[in-house]
Amino acid sequence: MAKMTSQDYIKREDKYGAHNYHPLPVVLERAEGVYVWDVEGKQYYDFLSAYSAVNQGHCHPKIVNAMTEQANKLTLTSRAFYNSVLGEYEEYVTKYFGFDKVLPMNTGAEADETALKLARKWGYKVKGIPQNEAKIIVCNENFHGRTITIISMSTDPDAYSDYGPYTPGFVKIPYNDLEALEKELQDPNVAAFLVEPIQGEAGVYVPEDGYLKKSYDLCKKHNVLFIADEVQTGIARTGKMLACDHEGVKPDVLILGKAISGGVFPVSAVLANDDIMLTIKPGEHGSTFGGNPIAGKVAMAALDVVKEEKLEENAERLGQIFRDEFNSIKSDMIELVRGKGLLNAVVIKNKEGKTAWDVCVAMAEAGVLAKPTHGNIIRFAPPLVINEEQLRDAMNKIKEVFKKFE
Ligand code: IF1
Repeated sequence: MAKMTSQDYIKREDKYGAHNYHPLPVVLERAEGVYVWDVEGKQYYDFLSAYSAVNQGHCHPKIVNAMTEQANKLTLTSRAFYNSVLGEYEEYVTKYFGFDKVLPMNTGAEADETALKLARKWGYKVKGIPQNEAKIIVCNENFHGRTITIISMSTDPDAYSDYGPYTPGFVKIPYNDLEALEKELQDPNVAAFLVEPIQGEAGVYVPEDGYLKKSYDLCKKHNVLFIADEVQTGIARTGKMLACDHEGVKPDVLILGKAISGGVFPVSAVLANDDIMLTIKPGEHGSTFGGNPIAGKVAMAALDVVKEEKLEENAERLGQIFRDEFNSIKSDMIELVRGKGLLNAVVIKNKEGKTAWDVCVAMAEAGVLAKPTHGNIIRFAPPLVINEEQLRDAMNKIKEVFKKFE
């Protein structure tokens, strides 16, 4: 049978798969480190990193080996019984981030849902909010996942349209607006403030310096939990282990996902201290795969790699080079470049009908993969293992692309 082409793969997915995405027309088959290859053998730099899940680079041998070794021993016990890995992982990850306890889940959305349940439980059991009156403050343009409760917090019609009726109890305020936060915190029924330290999906919105610390202090003043969703900004992506570390903020509840497993296996986690975490009693929350032995071994290997390969420092240094290089490109399609560490975005100004999508298609042809978010913003997030030579090589390809649009 003739070898299938990219088009063949795309047609088959179109026929048998739900149309809930509109991918770039690139069919990937193999990946290693910062590189991915399509079915025709073309090599690309991956500047999306599966939305910051493969910070450690694709198919990192240490992480993959941790998975395969455990998979040949014990894959899943459920939490009906104990197993020899979960406690080791719980001790490792709580000491790694400095919390009393972890509640292990699988996807980012499940971790956000878990944090919302924890906040409400704490609100009723500890703060004494009247039953079913708990409020949680969130920011406009947030992204925390795709479940019905999470999209009930969303201000993006693509995320919530035709999915009602919505979960009540959320108060939406503008991001990066301390006055709006202080005003809503006057309500004694507020249990928590849930925030992304940098808004990823919204287009890498970096709040003003001090926003996280001042928000945290306002929450403490009003006995409200400060919950940081670091699913995308965490695990060294912004040049520090957590984006909250840039302001020395220790969230009351920390949400992790994506790169906690290096993109090898679905792993997410919610971390908190005993006064919060122990409000959930046995039988009051759970998940079939949450905390499974493979997840534990994979996450420990992935978190080891972050420190062993100094990914925080690398993200900090190379992110600066990325932004400096991008700012040196003379193109009237480039409106602005913003970001922290290796989480950056470029705002594109359409030109003669050419859009961010066209730029991404041209970059793919040039061997660099990135994808627009919200129409005119291109997110650039390579694996944090990228070295300076690779970054400059990718930048040269990107510069050539923008020259073509002149
Ligand atoms: C998609 C981007 C979107 C997240 C934050 C929780 C989750 C995410 C801060 C949920 C997930 C993914 C989901 C994926 C595209 C990508 C994404 F910002 F990263 F680009 F959508 F906003 N908190 N982000 O970013 O984690 O359940 O997906 O494991 O849904 O299209 P998940």
